[in-house]
Amino acid sequence: MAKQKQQPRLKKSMLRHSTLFFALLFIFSLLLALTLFGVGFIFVPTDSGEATSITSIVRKTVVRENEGGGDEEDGRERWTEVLSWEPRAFVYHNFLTKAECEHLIDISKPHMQKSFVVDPKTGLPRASSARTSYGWFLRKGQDAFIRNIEKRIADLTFIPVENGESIQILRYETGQEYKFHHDYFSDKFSVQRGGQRVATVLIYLSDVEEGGETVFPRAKGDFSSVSRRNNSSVCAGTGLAVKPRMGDALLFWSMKPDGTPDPNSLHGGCPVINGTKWSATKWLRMSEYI
Ligand SMILES: O=C(O)CCC(=O)C(=O)O
Repeated sequence: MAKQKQQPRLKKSMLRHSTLFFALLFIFSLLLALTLFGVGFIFVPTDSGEATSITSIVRKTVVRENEGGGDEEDGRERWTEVLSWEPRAFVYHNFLTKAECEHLIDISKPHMQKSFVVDPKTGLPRASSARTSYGWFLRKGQDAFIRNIEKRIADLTFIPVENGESIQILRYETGQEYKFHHDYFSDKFSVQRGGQRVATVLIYLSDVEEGGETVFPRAKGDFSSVSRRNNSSVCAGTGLAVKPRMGDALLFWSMKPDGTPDPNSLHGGCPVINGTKWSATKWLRMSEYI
């Protein structure tokens, strides 16, 4: 008898407890969702721009991690711009901060030496009138800034840090240039370590008053929607041109998706007409480059 009387009370108490449990669960989930939304884990699209041109497809601020080493937000909008599909070329605007650009210039300045090209007959570096800049190779992972930049390049290209050559810093003074060339190798020596160059990330470390554009003379397509800026030089008119802007990173692919060289990736650095152009080049290989 005593047992029969206790059962409804037990049921009531269980009901009260489960109601309380679900109410708490609901409040907790609500608070969690609000917190995640607050820190940006839940993405709510705010850009209603229609994908009517190639440049509007990826226009979105890049979410960045700060792992130390200078990747501080500096308030400049970060967004990606598709330049061309033949060759595949993109600009990541404001990829580096001003502090990062200045750091790369400062540590390289005392070491700059005449730039070389690779001799296709021997695979050895040699001076050439086709490339008149000054340059310096940083060491891979040399400091926290460089480690951080190398990791971010790997993140954006999906090519592991291990496949990257050392960053090369370049300085072009008035009249200096890099004539049209491919970044992939045509000799059998250079590919022995790390295989072919698959892609290049070219980061502009300074603005240039006039000239110094990177130009792709064989790029195909309608570039009318690609953001053009004032002061384009005559050289820039010979193809798809990218005007150097401090912090912007140009990514282009020297290999097609099937792994064969893309002849349309031919490119060059136009002569600087006014100002000094500083840039950082990262060549990315097919396999580990140690
Ligand atoms: O400086 C430029 O704009 C082009 C540089 C370049 O072609 C290279 O480093 O391979």
